[in-house]
Amino acid sequence: MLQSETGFRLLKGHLDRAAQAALVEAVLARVDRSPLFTPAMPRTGRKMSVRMTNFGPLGWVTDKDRGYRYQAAHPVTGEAWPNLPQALFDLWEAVSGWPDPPEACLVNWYGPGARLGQHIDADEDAKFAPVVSVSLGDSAKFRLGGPTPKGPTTSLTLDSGDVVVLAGPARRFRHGVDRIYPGTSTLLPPGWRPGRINLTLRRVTKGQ
Ligand code: MD3
Ligand code: FE
Repeated sequence: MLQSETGFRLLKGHLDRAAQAALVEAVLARVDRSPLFTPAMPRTGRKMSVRMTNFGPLGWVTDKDRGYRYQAAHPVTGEAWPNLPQALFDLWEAVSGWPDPPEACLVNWYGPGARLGQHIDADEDAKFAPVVSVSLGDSAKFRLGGPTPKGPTTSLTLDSGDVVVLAGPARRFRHGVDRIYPGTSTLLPPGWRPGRINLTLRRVTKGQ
């Protein structure tokens, strides 16, 4: 069904509470140095409600004038992105089935009321590499469609500790986050909750 044949795998509760807590500590220490920025849509400059930062050699950014892209420096501080926590290399190795390590970790923070419109991830030159996602904190209503702009969608709840692997055709499916459910987790510390952090691990470059 949905899983396996499309390449979409939801690993429910893959990370236990201790692993989630350790990952949050590693993430927030890095966000201290590489603060969340407010992404803006290409051309319109409309601000997204999700706030973002990145870890790893490359990070995904967007603004009015230059649009969606990967770059090595934080758009506000101009500093290189922090390195990836070791736990994320380990997770990638355990679940991705891909021989090379991730080059980018996009960190999305959703406050109450934040959402992410339906879109297709297509800014990576590494079109065939999988994407691995980790959910931390409050639960979210996630909606997955197919490869085309129209057609049916399926809603799923992503809870803290869930890991999603997108390999194969599902890598090109449209998807988005309709809402979070504030107050459904106590994982994140004060200042970050109510809220949800999603990490996506990616290959960006095609390689040789
Ligand atoms: C399905 N993030 O950063 S993660 C994104 O919860 C993004 O923050 C969402 O969509 C979030 O681009 C969803 C799970 C996910 C990630 C990539 C996918 C699902 C996907 C790519 C193709 C299909
Ligand atoms: Fe996406």
